Formats: sequence, structure tokens, C-alpha cells
Amino acid sequence: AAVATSIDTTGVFVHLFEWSHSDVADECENFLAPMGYNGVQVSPPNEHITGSEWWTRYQPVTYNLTSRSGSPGEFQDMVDRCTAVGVDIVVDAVVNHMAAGGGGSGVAGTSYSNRQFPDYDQTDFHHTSDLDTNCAVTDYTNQQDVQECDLVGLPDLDTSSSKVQDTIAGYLNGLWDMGVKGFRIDAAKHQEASQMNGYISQLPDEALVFGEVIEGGNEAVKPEMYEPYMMVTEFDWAQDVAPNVISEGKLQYLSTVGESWGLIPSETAVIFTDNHDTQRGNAPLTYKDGEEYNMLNLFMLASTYGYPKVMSSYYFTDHDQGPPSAGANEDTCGNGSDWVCEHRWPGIAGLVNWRKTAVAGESGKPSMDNWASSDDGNTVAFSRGGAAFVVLNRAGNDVSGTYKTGLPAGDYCNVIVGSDKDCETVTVNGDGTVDVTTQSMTAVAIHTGALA
Ligand code: AAO
Repeated sequence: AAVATSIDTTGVFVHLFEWSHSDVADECENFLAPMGYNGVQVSPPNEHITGSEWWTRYQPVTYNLTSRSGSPGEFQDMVDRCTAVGVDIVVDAVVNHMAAGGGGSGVAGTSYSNRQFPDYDQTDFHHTSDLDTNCAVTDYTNQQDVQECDLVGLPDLDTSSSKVQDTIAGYLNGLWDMGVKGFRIDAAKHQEASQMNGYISQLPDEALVFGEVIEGGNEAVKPEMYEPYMMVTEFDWAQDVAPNVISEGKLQYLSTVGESWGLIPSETAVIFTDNHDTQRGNAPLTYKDGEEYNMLNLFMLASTYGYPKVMSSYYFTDHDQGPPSAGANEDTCGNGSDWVCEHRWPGIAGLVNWRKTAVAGESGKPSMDNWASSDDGNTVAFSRGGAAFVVLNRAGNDVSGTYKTGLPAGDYCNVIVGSDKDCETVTVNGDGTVDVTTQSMTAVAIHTGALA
């Protein structure tokens, strides 16, 4: 944990949920690199069960790199092209379990039967006295139940076994050798943390690893248990912050978001507005909420807590609905029926390079300076690192104000407005203040990397 990961966690990454490898490669070159994103989380790239539902990707059959997103060759091409432009690939690693059910064949044609796969036999799974069966996860107050029974019917690998640890390490190290730099460990909560370290410790120290651990009230397994070994998802960030965007008058309370709110330490936290599960579940805001969702993203990117992951979705009406058949590109992004591409929304995209400039100005100690909030609590402004400044306006009306920016006098471009438009000039006065009007439900953001 003392070693810096090869992906800079002061930056921003994006989850291109269910994008094909070739579309991800194009997006790295055409959009993500120029806008400053430093990583992409891709859907599980290994062989999974057949079926059109999105969640078939969470039922592994083998660790061969054939999936709905493409072939092994396409995977390698994506890694090469993204890495070449400074965007690292983060793989969603499904290693807690294998495919459910009596058997079948995977998308690459590999057959499997009940709790038996080419890489694993029945003794590699937790089981009852009968090798064919196991208990089901039912009691989240019981650590053993959570970590040794089957999650939603998925055969639970025995992570205490050195054979299992070595097999998982083989999969992840193979990806590392191909150029993958990070791993989301799916269902980490269902694996005992020190046993997980049996495979994590076999990876290069520079690998970024974060575990998916949902904090639940009165549950036995807690995010803190994983912090010695990896970064951890902080699901409470969105649950706690979003209500302050949804209700009027509460943006003013966001100056202290972080450990004092009961969140895990900032350096270990991966944060997100919603993810592929919560947008189909209990996320307070998703793309379907439009402006308020956008505002939550803007605050996430401008503020100092955690390593932010932008969610990039496809339009869906049904929980199980799989991805669009159309490829993701400039024409199908935001067309109302294929890909939402939240990561391309102008304000969200504009704040990614803004954040880089902010961090570079801070020399290691992130802080929100010159914090100001309006009397009604709907409008806040702050600066970072003497290099970046933002106003966020949640009010139903435009708001004019004079704010301290912490920036050198000069003419800057408002990066919230589309980069394809002409620069909207914002002038910082000789005394470092700015007089600016911020439109309803949007922001004004300037930084020393985008001068008019
Ligand atoms: C599919 C079918 C199933 C079928 C199964 C096997 O849908 O009917 O039984 O196949 O044939 C995804 C889908 C599943 C799908 C699965 C496999 O979501 O529907 O099953 O692929 O294809 C728990 C885990 C967490 C997990 C989450 C979904 O702890 O790890 O459930 N997420 C990951 C992935 C997810 C994937 C899997 C794991 C499996 O991101 O996409 O499943 O690979 C509480 C607990 C949490 C628990 C949730 C949901 O959370 O604390 O640990 O997550 O409940 O059960 C508040 C509370 C919080 C609570 C939360 C949500 O925030 O504070 O405690 O609300 O209610």
C-alpha cells in the first residue's frame, strides 16, 4: 500500500459499461485522452455464460478473453491503443465465484457442469458435506455466511485455497502482462480480505486494486477490513452527498464531505455517483434525473475526496436489459435510445482537465479554498491549488456574484461550456476576484490550463 499505483488516483476514470473493446479503443483516442481521463473500467472481459442480460458477464466460465465485448485480439488492441494515449485499462475481475446452475456452455463454446469448470473442480468451491451443494448467503450479520456461502446462487470459490489463489493470480497477472494497470475486484465483500491478499500480493505493487464492498448497517463485513490490502468502493459517498443536491438549500453543507461524514479515508476511496447495480437499484440520482445528476457529478469532480469514477451508461427501461446492439460513438451517444455517454456531458468532461490543473497546483494536499456559499445555500464557490476555481449553482434561477478565485488576474475559458464551442471568457480581476453570472442548475469553472 506504500507504493504509488501506476494509475494516478488524483485523476478521474470512467466506467464504459458494456462498451465493446473496439469502441473503447476509439473513445480513448478521440475523447478520453484529450479530455484528461486517466483510466477506463471495462466490463468483465473473460468468457461468461450466454444470454442477452447484462449480468451474464458476472457468471464466469473461463478466464479466456472472449466476451460480449470482443475477442482476445480486440482486447489487446484496446489495451495498447488506450495505454499509448495515457488512458489505462481497469478490468472488472469476477473472481469470487463461477457460473451458476447445472451446466451449459460459455460464449466461447467451453462447456461446464455443476460446480465444475476447466480451471476448477468441485473441491475448489465452498461446499456442504455434499460436494454438489453449498449454503446460500442469507445473513449479512454473519461473516462466515457472507464469505463462504453462495451469493445469489453463484458457486463460491474457496479463496483460502492456494490453488484458487494461484489460479486467480494467474488470470490477473496475465492481464497485467498485456498492459492492464488496474482491477476492480467484484464481490470482494464475499471474500475474506487476508485470503484475497493471497492473490493480490502476487501482483506487481504498482497495480491499482479496489474491492467492491458495500457498507451495510449492522453487517459483519466492513470496508475497513480491506483497507490494509487495497482501495475500496465508498458507496456511502453518493448516498450521503446526493440528498444535498436533490433538496434546495443544501449545497452549502458540502464543504466538509469526507472522513468527518463517516466515510473511509480519502486515499483509499473509489467514489461514484451511481454504478451499474445502483442505477438499477437504490441510487439517489442517475442519468434519468438529468440536471440534478449532472450537478452531483460536477461536485464529485471539483471536490477533493476520493478517486472519482464517472458512470457511463446505456439507456434502459428494464432491469435485466442488455446493451444496445449499435456501437457506441459520436452518433449513438446521447441519442435517447442507445448510449447515454454521461462522460461526454460538457460540464463533466470539462472538469476532468480542470481537476488535473487543480491537483498540480496543490503539491500533495488537496483542499477547497475560498469556500463561499450564498445565503439561501443554493450556490457555492471554491478554488483549488491557486490554479482552479468553480461556482456551482443549484438554484432554479441564474445567480450573479463576486467571488475570490485564488487565481492570477487574466482571461480564462469557462470549461463547463462545450469544448467545441468558442471560449466563453471569464475575467479574473487584478485583486483575484471575479464577477460572474452562473446559470440555473449549472456551473462556471476556470483553470490556469485553459486561458482565453
Ligand atoms: C443473476 C440473477 C439471479 C440468479 C443469479 C444466478 O439475477 O436471480 O440467482 O444470476 O443464476 C449481477 C446481478 C445479479 C446476477 C449476477 C450474476 O446483479 O442479479 O444474478 O450478476 O449474473 C450484494 C453483493 C455485491 C453484488 C450485489 C449485486 O455484496 O457484491 O449484491 N455486486 C456485484 C456486481 C453485480 C453482480 C455480482 C456482484 C455478482 O456489481 O453486478 O451481480 O457477480 C445490501 C448488502 C450488499 C448486497 C446488496 C444487494 O446492500 O449490503 O452486500 O450486495 O444488499 O443484495 C443500502 C444498504 C446496503 C444494501 C443496499 C442495496 O445501501 O446500506 O447494505 O442498500 O439494497
